[in-house]
Amino acid sequence: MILYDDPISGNGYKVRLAMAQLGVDCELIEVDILKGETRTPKFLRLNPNGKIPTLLLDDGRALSESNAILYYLASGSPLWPDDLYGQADVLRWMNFEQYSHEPYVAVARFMLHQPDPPDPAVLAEKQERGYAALDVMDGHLKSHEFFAAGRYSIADIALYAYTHVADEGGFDLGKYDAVNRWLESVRGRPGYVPMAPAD
Ligand SMILES: N[C@@H](CCC(=O)N[C@@H](CS)C(=O)NCC(=O)O)C(=O)O
Repeated sequence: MILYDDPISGNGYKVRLAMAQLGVDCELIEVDILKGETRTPKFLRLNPNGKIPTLLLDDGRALSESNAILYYLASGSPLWPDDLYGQADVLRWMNFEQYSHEPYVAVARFMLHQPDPPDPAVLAEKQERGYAALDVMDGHLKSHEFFAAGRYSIADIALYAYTHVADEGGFDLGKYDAVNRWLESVRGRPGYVPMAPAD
């Protein structure tokens, strides 16, 4: 398998973390998103949506969308529960991540990584909504060790990726005791790898 990825991407990191924890070997090809390398005709043949992470399977089929890739890798492993409700609960949190968390927590970080300063009103709106997602996570984690099915799963991996670097989007995680306890616990999982060598 080949993973097309950019080391700065939290969506890509989800896949790298799951692969490390599952012991999956994979060739890595770096794609520089800031240089538009996801928009070349060659890359668009792999993923017409022009985004990493994209996984190329050994049989030539490609798979994109980080959470779909997580499911592909984790199905049949301890990272994916056996029972139907547990599976649906994992999907609930992964959908929450894509709709209510990533568009704000990750996008605020992306805006602050750009060479030009962001529009303050746009950044403030992303941060307000990002804090709303963090509030929901903290509320859940006050009475649950992990997000779904009473165990560490790909829902935790999906939510960990951008939450643990939320400070880079201007978020202060200081008041989120339950989130901080959970971040620490994910960091201590067997096979954990950091997002980038400097992490
Ligand atoms: N929903 C997608 C989002 C993927 C995404 O936004 N990828 C970004 C990097 S984090 C990207 O490739 N951006 C480059 C571009 O849009 O050209 C997923 O979860 O994989």
